Amino acid sequence: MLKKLLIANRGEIAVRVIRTAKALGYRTVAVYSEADANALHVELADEAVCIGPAQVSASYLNNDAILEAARKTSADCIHPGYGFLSENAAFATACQDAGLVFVGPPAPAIELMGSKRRSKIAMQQAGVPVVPGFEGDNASDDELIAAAKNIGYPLMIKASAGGGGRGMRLVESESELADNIKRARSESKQAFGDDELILEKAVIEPRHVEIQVFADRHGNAVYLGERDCSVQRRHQKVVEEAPSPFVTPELRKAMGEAAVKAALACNYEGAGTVEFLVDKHRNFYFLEMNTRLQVEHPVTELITGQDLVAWQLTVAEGRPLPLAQSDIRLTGHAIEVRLYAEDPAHGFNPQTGLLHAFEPAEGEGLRFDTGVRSGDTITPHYDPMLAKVIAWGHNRDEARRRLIRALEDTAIFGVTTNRHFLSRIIANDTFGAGEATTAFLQQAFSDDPSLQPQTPDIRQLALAACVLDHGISGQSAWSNAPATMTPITLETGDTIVDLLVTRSGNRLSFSMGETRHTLTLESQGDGLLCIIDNGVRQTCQYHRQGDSLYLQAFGRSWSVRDITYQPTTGATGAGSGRIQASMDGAIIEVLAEPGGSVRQGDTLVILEAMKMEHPVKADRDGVVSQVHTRKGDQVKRSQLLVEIAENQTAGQEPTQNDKPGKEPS
Ligand code: MV4
Repeated sequence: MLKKLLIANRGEIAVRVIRTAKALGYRTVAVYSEADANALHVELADEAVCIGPAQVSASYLNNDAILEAARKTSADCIHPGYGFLSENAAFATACQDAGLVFVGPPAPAIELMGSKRRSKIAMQQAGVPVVPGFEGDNASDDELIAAAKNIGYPLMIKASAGGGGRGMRLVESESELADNIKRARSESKQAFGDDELILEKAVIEPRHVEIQVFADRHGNAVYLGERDCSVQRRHQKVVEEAPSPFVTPELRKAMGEAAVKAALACNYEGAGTVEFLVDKHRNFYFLEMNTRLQVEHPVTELITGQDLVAWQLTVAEGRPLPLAQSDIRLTGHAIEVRLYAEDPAHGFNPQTGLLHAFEPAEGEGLRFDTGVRSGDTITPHYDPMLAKVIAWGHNRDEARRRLIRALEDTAIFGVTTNRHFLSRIIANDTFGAGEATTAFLQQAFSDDPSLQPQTPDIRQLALAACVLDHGISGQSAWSNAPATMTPITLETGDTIVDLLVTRSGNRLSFSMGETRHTLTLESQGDGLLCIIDNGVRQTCQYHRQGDSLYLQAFGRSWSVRDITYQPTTGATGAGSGRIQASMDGAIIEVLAEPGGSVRQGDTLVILEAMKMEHPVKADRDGVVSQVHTRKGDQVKRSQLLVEIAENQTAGQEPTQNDKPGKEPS
């Protein structure tokens, strides 16, 4: 009986495996790098062992340290997750040699599938359809060039040791062939230490459809439907779903049976994925077999109702598969997206830093697989995936709707993410019609606004200003209080905007140059701002962190920095000319007069606060353009008192509609 599972991984997949292992009664051991000492997977495991410094080569890829951790904790089995050592045949063998059960297929199956050339030959022999091509053993350039004549164009050159699109080249015509072979060889040597190449006819605008298979050591093998992973960006999967909107019941059966043949042909055991390309005529071709549990396994779990990690542990214990093929039913539809800390508007640059808040949305049919929580730091050492967001629905549109809501309502403050890019894809009509192929993102989505840098509009800035408020919120309850004006300076992206907030009761008017926007504030507190905008009541989520303010509403996220009180550093040391009350108090004297010339340092107004008189001084030379206060006024901290214009053009400045002291309209 197996009792104690070591998880040789980190992040969401380690958390995912620990969850099922604990539920089945296993003790769990986490391993972690120095950078992950406070990670969620470490917290959730019964025991945890540090296996080295942050770099993966020194920790999560360090076979010896992991095996030593297993020995120290008396673990009897190891789950490798995905990535890292999960498809390393030498590691699987080393586990076995150390008397540990490797929760994965036998080493020879891993090894066979690690070679495109050998796996393709084996699959062809087993009767699995493969893309027509050439699979000569260490073929020379001349042999490849000769073979290409029988294949035709366009064709693909692939590195035998490659996978996931690495070392792959598309060749359109014979004239480009020799040069591309040379390049592919040197790239492949560089990337994989092996320069064996194969050739394949290119399948045009294919779909990527993969079959989940499971096999046990008693000769049973089944398929659990397919996943469509056609929506990819540079060979990184972005969206995965099950079932595929393109796969008919007949095609599913044919591909499923081919995938089972593939598993049986290599004496497979455990979870595996057989990847196929499917062309527009629904011909399918074996691409490769992934000998691990895949990132996107949850969509299969949601439509089959099965726990694939539980199946893996069952098979690892030597027991037969839980279900026969005829017992496996597919119900409803599931879609997964990979939520990343990355910036789609700047080349999908990975983002690092403090994740101030991460609060997954709640709702029927939603699942979040995540390895992070609020307060974690996203470091540059590992993949910056924050979570897999998965929605199940009775039908595809229900799953889409639920997923869009989940993306929009999840609170993520602190790092830029691809969430808007993801929700735009799910909402897209081509995707909605089930017509997305592997060319979709490049062909139909490259101009999407979610890929362009966006500057917040006045409504978004108004919401920010509404939250920042500068201490005048206390008067919002008085419906007949005089209007106050507060200048707020915000930095957003690399722009600085000056907003003037005129408040009367709970009505706030915002002006930014000539642009105006008015909101009614309903309530604010606990990270939620409720407003009425143009008669529509809605809620905005926000998070304040120092002078940074993060917001999300209308399906968008934005952030600003409040720099109102930052000293302006002009060459003359002059200020903005917008003179504000430095604290709450009463105006006991107004010295400034509209049109009057002032020098920097001149006293404009005298404010009495805490039983002391405070002169309020000009922060630059100029002409008084507006006086917004009168003797005897009670003023709030940061309320605008006097404006100083630079020179004689003061009178030509845009006039303010809202005069201070006016009754609220
Ligand atoms: C192909 C192909 C067209 N024809 N092979 C890319 C990843 C690697 N696993 C296989 N890939 C492809 N192989 C032939 N003969 C097109 C791709 C391909 C692709 C495949 C799946 C998902 C996305 C893709 C994006 C570009 C190219």
